[in-house]
Amino acid sequence: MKTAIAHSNIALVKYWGKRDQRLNLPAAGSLSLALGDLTTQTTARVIESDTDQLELDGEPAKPAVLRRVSEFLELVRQRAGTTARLAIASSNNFPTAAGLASSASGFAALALAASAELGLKLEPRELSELARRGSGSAARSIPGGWALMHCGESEDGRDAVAEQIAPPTHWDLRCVVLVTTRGEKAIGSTEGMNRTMKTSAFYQPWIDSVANDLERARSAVAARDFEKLGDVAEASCLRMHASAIAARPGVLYWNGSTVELIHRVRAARANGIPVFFTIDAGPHVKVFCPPSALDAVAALASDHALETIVSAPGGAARLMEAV
Ligand code: 2P0
Repeated sequence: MKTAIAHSNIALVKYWGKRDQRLNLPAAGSLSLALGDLTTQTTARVIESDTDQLELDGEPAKPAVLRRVSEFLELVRQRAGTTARLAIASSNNFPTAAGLASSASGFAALALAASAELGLKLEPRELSELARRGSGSAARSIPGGWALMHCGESEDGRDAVAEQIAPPTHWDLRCVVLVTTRGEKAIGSTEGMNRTMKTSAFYQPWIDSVANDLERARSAVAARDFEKLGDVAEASCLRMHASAIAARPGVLYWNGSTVELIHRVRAARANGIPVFFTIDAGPHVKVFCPPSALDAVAALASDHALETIVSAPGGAARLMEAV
């Protein structure tokens, strides 16, 4: 039996679009920070069975989720040259019901636990490549810290992997997740990005803008330039959402509180508080700030966030020692 833990991550230069569906290759690169306080722990155990088993937070998984995980495990089996089935038990220390991204930490922890249980010893970049097949954002949770996901050029996807460009200790920032609603989102991110690719006139301009954002974000992280990072992160987020909103029918993840919180973050910044926002394929707002601004973020969120989750930067996915 092998147990792995991986952290969720939030992209500051977003991933939204694929150049290959089967290998799940991104159409552009992305850049993220792992969230040390949002963690998935996953155990993989070989079982005598014709089918894989999956438990999520102590409950048997729905058939569609089991199918997606089993397809992923098939890739691991192929690499390991085995037909062994696995029992997977995975739990998140953050509320999945709130619609927070769990596929990033989930597939990163699964890639590590399952490959180890089947006897594979993969290098970090091979693990990142494997995790990407489960979910594009999961590739970034393998290296953790400040991670750069490469778009890659090769057709087989071997260079579409993430690398750590700075460790979690590089910059003492916080990410505050402002949860604006309960329940699952209406449009999954895979479907949302595919519809954007197929029908949005703003898709190509969005993709064309990413390389420049990546370069700026990378240098802002290296220099710990908060203002520059905030500028590029908000621009990347709004451009990604603009491309989605322009799809037919429009993919709109925001609710009223999302919009209100954008205005409040901007107003706080105009008043000298170091904050910027980003928003993923859902209605929650993620605010980045130094620890000294946490009280101000809590105050601006008070009547529009059902819950706030504060996280410090996190590290790489790792195997836990057997006890
Ligand atoms: C990101 N998102 O960069 C972007 C921003 C959501 C918005 O990565 O189809 O669940 O499984 O590769 O990784 C969500 O997309 O998509 C995502 P698939 P994934 O974090």
